[in-house]
Amino acid sequence: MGGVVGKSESPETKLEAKMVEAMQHRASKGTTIKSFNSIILKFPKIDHTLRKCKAIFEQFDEDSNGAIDHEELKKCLHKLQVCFTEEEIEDLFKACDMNEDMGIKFNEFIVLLCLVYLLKDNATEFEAVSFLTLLRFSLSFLKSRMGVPNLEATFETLVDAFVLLDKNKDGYVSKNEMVQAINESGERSSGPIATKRFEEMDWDKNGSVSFKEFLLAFTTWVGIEEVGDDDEHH
Ligand SMILES: [Ca+2]
Ligand SMILES: [Ca+2]
Ligand SMILES: [Ca+2]
Repeated sequence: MGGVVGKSESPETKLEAKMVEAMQHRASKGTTIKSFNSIILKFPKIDHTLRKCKAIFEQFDEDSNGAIDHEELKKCLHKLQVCFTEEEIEDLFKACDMNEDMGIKFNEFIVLLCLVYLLKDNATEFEAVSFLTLLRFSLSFLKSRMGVPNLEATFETLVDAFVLLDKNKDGYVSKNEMVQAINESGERSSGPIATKRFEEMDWDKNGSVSFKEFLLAFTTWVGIEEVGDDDEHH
């Protein structure tokens, strides 16, 4: 029983700490992306691939109400023969249910998958964390079952994009870093653009952007909404 959701604004969850560490590790290898503009050019392709994750999402969302609740996440993981502890499921759920409405929407689900992707890269350092290994398993299982072939390449692009922005490699993007990135793109009026982009990303308005926040903003930028509209169906 969860009960109290609590106002835990602290990014000091175990999962968040691991994300930062994984991102720093990844950043040490550099990025293949040259500029923020080149990220924007990739939007259509990224959008296309991410939308294919819908089939995976629908597998999890058993009652088709557009959100994965705690029970559905648990059941699906169980079906995949992935045994998470209550605490592990709770961590994962909380990390991705960003608006705390007790359901993981499609855009939040994409964040979930990409976080798993990043963490798996760094898995050797977290061998003790069994659930990541299991998640990696379930991700590759889902991928082969649902056929989203460019998924890993797309996630890699997203990680690369974040690495590009996080100049000082502390695992977060600051407003200055965003200004710098837009400046480097040779954009006129880079200041206002950077500010706008930054505000779109800084979900909890604490002045820095985590990878999770970046991903969520990204789903909006490429046009993936929170689902709900039936006319999107086909
Ligand atoms: Ca549901
Ligand atoms: Ca930074
Ligand atoms: Ca933030």
